[in-house]
Amino acid sequence: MGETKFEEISVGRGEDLVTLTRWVISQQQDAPEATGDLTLLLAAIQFGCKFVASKVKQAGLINLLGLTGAANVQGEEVKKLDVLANDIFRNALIASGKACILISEEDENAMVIQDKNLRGKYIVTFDPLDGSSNIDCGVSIGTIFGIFKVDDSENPNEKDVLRSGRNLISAGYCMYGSYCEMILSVGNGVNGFTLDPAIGEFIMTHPNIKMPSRGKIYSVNEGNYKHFDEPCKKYVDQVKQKYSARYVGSMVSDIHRTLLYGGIFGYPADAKSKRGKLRILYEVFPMSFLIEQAGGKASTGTQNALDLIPEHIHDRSGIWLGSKEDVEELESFYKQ
Ligand code: AHM
Ligand code: MG
Repeated sequence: MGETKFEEISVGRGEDLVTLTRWVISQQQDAPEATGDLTLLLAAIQFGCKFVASKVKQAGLINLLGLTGAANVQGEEVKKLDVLANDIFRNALIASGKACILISEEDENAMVIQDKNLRGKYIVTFDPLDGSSNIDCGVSIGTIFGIFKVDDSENPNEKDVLRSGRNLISAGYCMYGSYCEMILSVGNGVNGFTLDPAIGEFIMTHPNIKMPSRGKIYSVNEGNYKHFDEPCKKYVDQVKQKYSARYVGSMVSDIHRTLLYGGIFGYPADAKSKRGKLRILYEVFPMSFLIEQAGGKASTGTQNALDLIPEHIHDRSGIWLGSKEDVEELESFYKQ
């Protein structure tokens, strides 16, 4: 006895591979008031993304492509993968014990977790599989999520869910593309983590993403040009003189490119879609939060998108997201 020698060791942060789990835990350790609840909630989201990534890869082989035959609350055709992804996230979030209300593109109502033992303090808004029109042809799709806190998890109510985007505490997306990438912000910048399929872990590959203040790409569905209002038409007319066009038609992919390369993405309100197409709580807000956190700008054309307050959980808005100077240039057309 008494022969054991002790020697101190430490792990230098950032000196070796940083997994998403490790990074989230380090954020918790840096916040003295943190309880670890958000860490567990993000672990559930991370699990959901890995699960969906795996199913997306296998979809053509295991009869997961195509329609269910049903329509969702918004009258859109529902794909089999939409339903599966919704179930995966719903189950993972409930099991985490840290969520209180779930608001999904696929569910008509805000879902309150019934079992009080499993009810936490967070509201998660999500589009389980965004880019539905691209699922069956193998083009990149993704999951988008935003996280709010409820005031009183015993008595959640409407004012908890119909709040401005300024109340978001975290947001992110996972892109299922040529590589699978999770982009996450907890309100102090944006980081990107690439899934290493060999070990099943997201590894930090894009630390502290900062957008260029101007880009060279515009991204808008010009098939809708005839419906655009005059300022929007004029902006598109002039931006196409100087920029390249890129439009995937999956918001996650179009935003991922915009985040990394700069430029501008827009889905404006127009004569056909009077309030735009993209939904405020689980498309517009999370992406606006990420873009702002990366130094870019989010605008409806006339106001900051994070200042919107939805009147209904599935409300939509026109949206422009991108490099700060590009979005300001677009806004200048609405001021004229
Ligand atoms: P979805 O949630 O039903 O997939 O719809 C949202 C998608 C976005 O990913 C994308 O930006 C937009 O719809 C594309 O719409 P369009 O096909 O009209 O260009
Ligand atoms: Mg969507």
